Amino acid sequence: MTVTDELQATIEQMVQPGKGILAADESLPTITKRFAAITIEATKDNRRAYRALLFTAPGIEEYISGVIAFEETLTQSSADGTPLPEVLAQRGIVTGVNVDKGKGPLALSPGDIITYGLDGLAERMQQYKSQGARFAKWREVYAITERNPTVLGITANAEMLARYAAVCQEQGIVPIVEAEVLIDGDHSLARCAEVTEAVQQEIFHALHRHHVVLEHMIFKPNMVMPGKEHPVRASAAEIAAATLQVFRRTIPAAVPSINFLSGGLSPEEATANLNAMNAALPDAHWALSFSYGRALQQPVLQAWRGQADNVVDAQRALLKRARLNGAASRGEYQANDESMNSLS
Ligand code: 5MM
Repeated sequence: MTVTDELQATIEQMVQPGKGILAADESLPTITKRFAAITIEATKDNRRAYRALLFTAPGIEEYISGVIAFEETLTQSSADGTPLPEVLAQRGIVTGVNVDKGKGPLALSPGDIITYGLDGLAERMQQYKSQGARFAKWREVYAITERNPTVLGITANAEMLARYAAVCQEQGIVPIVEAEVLIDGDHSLARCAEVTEAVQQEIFHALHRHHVVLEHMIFKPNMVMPGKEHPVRASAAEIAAATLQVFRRTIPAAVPSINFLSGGLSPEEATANLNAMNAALPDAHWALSFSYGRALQQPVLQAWRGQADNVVDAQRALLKRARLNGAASRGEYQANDESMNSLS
């Protein structure tokens, strides 16, 4: 199989109607924070047990085509000893891995953020591939203030994403290119649109400069919406209209799929907004789907609380969110589906 065939096969498995991606790539500090909220300790065994719970949830393969894992997950196993990437592969779910090394301040550019991890990336990628990973994810983060992100912040972040994506494709790994304009702050929807457009324009220029094949990548953006401290809330229809206007201006039709992050939205809001996008643009060039972390996992953590007795309920909570987001990715979700107990 050539590298191109390999990338194409992975994309075809990841981009399927009615399916999306589960982001379960919490780094150690993040999973520690998520577990603290349900008063459990992020021990190695609790982390393993939780990920096994997610990946063995009955029925999720109908709505989930890929899982983004944190590095250590590739070496963990389910209760019967099956390696977790193998558990997913047996269910037809593609394993991916978060390959960035976290973020920090961009030197000499106050308020801008940059992600680390390019050194030795190709070698790490070969190892992850031997452990079952077929796609990767890298996230750049942009905070909105009056002066941020600066032009330097926007260009430096785009360059990182493009260099990462090029290394992935050279290794036969499909890159998820994630650009998160944060929801924090009191900025308006118009300001979020302006920043998101500038960020995405620069990313696609950089991807072109670095010879990244757009047909063999997935783009993972934020939705365009007012900051969470802004006095005026936007409806799902307004968020969808503003987001799609930016996308039409910035994202080439060759990109097969756009899989949103949830960025701190409630599970219900994330589903309703995704549905509004698909309802507004049913014949979009790209698939419009999900790659949610918190919006899929929040109800699961609440149901689980670290207790073995709660595993079945927690898995049902995951199946419910996966099913509703699967419907939203087809534009077929209705808010009253939330109250239904039926899980199929
Ligand atoms: C699950 O969180 C991912 C990794 O974050 P850290 O490196 O901070 O631990 C994160 O990249 C996530 O995949 C995306 O932000 C999407 O998750 P949300 O919760 O925004 O849907």
